[in-house]
Amino acid sequence: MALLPIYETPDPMLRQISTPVENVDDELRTLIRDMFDTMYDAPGIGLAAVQVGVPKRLLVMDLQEPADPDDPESPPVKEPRVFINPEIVGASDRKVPYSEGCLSVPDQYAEVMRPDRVTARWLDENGEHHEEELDGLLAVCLQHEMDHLEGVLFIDHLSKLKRDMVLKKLAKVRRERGAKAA
Ligand code: GNR
Ligand code: NI
Repeated sequence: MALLPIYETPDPMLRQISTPVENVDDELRTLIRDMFDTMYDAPGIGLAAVQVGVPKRLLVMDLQEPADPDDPESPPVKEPRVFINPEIVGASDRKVPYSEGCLSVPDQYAEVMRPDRVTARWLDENGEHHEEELDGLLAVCLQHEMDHLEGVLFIDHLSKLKRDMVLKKLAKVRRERGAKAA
């Protein structure tokens, strides 16, 4: 198991435009495994390669929803998903708010409006093509991860006032963490 360092805002790494994956090979599959280890450890429900310092068009997701929807404490079902060179080929007109967080903006949450359904195309870890319509949290998370491939963070979708509030709270959390660690 290998945990990779997660880059946090305002690191310029997160502003890189990720480049297409050329070869779906064993080296890439090793990176994918390490990204899952890192995402589950964080814990998070998605991770783009650029967040671990590899600006390639690759992301992993696992919503890890509880087995029993009525019992949030029930053990999560593992459903790992890999998206290589993903594209959104269609989106609904209807937009819905969702309170988003990001491992690169730790412990901060804010509502972002996005299309509630998207049709996406991608390759999996075996180089197989997929096209599927996604909705719910899966659609939200895919759009959040695909933003990372363009150097965009969820805070970029907020008004300047809200963004500054989030960044101020982040600075405060970091000051308190720094004080505790010392
Ligand atoms: O763990 C994560 N949770 C989350 C919640 C709502 C909307 C998007 C996300 S993705 C985030 C992990 C992350 O930063 N992925 O880039
Ligand atoms: Ni994120």
